[in-house]
Amino acid sequence: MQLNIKLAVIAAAVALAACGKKEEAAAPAAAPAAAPAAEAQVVKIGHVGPTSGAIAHLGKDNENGARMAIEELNAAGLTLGGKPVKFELLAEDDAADPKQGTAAATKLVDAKVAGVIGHLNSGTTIPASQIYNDAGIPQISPSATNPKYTRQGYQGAFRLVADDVHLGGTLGKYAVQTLKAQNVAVIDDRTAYGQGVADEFEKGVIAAGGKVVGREFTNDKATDFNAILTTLKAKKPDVVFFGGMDAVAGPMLKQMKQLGINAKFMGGDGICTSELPKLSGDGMADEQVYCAEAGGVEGEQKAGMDKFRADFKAKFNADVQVYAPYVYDAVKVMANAMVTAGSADPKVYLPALKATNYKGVTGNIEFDEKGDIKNGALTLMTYKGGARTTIAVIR
Ligand code: ABU
Repeated sequence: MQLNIKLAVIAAAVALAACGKKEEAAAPAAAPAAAPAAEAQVVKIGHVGPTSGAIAHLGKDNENGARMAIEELNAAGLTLGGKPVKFELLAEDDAADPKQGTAAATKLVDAKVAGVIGHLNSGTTIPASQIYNDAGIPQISPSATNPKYTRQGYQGAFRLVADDVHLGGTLGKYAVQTLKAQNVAVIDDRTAYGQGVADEFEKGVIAAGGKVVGREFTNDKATDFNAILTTLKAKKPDVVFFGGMDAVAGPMLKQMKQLGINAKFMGGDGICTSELPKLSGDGMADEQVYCAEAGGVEGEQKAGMDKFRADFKAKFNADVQVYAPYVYDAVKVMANAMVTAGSADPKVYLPALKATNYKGVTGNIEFDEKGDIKNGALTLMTYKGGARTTIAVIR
């Protein structure tokens, strides 16, 4: 039963109970003593993202999405198997580092969480998924896009966004067909996400008839790109694609301008953040950057997303970076499966999680047999006036 339907049933039951009490109050006999309130069972849900390091702003964005969902669930007065439930968030920092990611996963398993939302990066999500799988704990990543995550045969691994095949391939075709790029240069940060999305971008460019004139790489902590940008400048690219995150993309874009490279700058969801204009310098990103979020809503569903963004800003005094709404939905989807199953025992609620059919702020959520979102969307974006601006939602 979907959470909002369940809440309606609970509300109806409460209303009925209230009506009954009114009639009892009118009767002359003394009212029976109220039964003591049942003690709430505590269900721990883990969240992991990089809340320290260069992309801490993205980790905090994700964690805030989880906090918002947990607060709403606890305010709703839900029950599991007839007993009141209180959800508790156990938030861990993996600093976007694979070793810290597996340490955080082990800590959450030891703490006996009922499920995990995260991690943010593919490079941490994939190694951590083995630990959750071995422990029988379901995991929903709201943002890891490397396809491998859901292709390991793990029954409890779910992803709420489109993967890099969809993301990189679509951006590659967009570069050639819409931006009319003929010569494309590609840089990646050698992470599971950055290298993977860059490879898929290359395939998309070539399939659409474009030419990859140069491929260079850096790492996810680099700040100086003069050598690789100078090499690529000589190849006269129309587009430079970067597979990596915004903390590297910002300074890279600034140095591209300083070197007089006026090519369009493209990237996947890792650069498609509210922070990018600040990281690259005021005005640098405007209408030169093209990127895509690995999800999106349109039509009547947009109002729900707009409301989420406004509520998030009011609560945290910060704009959504990219994936806070997906984290929020991931927590609700996991709790919904527990409520439907009447249990937070992973063995009991996993079938309900697999059978999810949930209307979230990020759209309609159902999973395919691998655990990937069905009918995943992409939102193509550019920047205007220093803010993310949607070009189109595509499937
Ligand atoms: N999808 C971009 C950021 C997360 C990742 O590493 O996949």
